[in-house]
Amino acid sequence: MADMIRPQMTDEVAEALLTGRPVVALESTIISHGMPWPRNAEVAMSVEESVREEGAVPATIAVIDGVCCAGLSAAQVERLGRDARVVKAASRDLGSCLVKGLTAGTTVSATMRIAALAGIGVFATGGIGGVHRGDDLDVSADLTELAKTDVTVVCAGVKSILDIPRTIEVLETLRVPVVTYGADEFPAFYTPHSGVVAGDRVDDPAQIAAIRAANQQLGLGTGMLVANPIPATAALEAQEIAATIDAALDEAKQQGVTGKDVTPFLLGRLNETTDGTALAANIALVLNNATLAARIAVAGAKGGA
Ligand code: PSU
Ligand code: MN
Repeated sequence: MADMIRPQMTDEVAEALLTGRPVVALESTIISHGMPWPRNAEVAMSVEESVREEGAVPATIAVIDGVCCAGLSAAQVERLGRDARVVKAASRDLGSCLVKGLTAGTTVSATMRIAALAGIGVFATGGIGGVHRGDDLDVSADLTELAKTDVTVVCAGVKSILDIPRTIEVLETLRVPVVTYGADEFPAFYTPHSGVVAGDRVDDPAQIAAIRAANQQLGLGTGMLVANPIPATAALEAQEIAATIDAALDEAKQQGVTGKDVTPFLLGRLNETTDGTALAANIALVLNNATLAARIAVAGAKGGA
């Protein structure tokens, strides 16, 4: 069992961690349940490239045949992207995946857990889960993991498939530091604007690394959320995407989609109904987040944090 739990690393990741070089964790539910094949696998490889261009080492995280992995081969990425038997694992699902020998795309919560076990402190994704709209108490475990695990997560805010103000309130309650990068407003994934001014504006990746180090010394014990707005050139028109999201939410309700299937269902419908524009925006913001995460990791490695 101990061997299953110690993340298996590629030589590149293991060596970087051993020598104190910057490493950026990447999640894999975005590959298995967030984007269609074959774009998902292509994007996963481009995201790794964006991290390398900044001088950091990418570690894509997943569970492969019951083993936690930090750093994947191209063949493993392909399997996550095209094999329909791949499950979606949040942190609470990991134990069962290990025991049953399953292969899983890891959500933000599960990726944070494995990153922490591997000793990786910075993580890039597209959007995190949060508080869903409506009153059914669907709140992503991403928020509870952020409250417990010291990994800095770079995202493009949260999609308005979620209730953005409530998500921000829960993060505050859970005392998770929220930094908005280069903006006052918390971003809404496809657009830089959510209408919510929240978070602590920081304009310099090195300062984000320094804040992380300060929080560690304070013994805060939480992760940190960095909200990085989508580049203006890639942003979607707010009203148009809002209508598409409302339609997808209606469909989910009509079809009785519940539990862990809700987010993948909504992401799939958005990608299908927007003729590729939502997918293109999603790809642009993930690459942008990978670059920022790598800059934070590089600054952190220099500062010894
Ligand atoms: N939001 C996105 N893209 C994603 C996800 C969320 O815009 O790929 C994925 C992430 O892996 C996130 C997970 O951690 O969905 C949250 O799932 P849930 O809402 O079931 O907690
Ligand atoms: Mn949920």
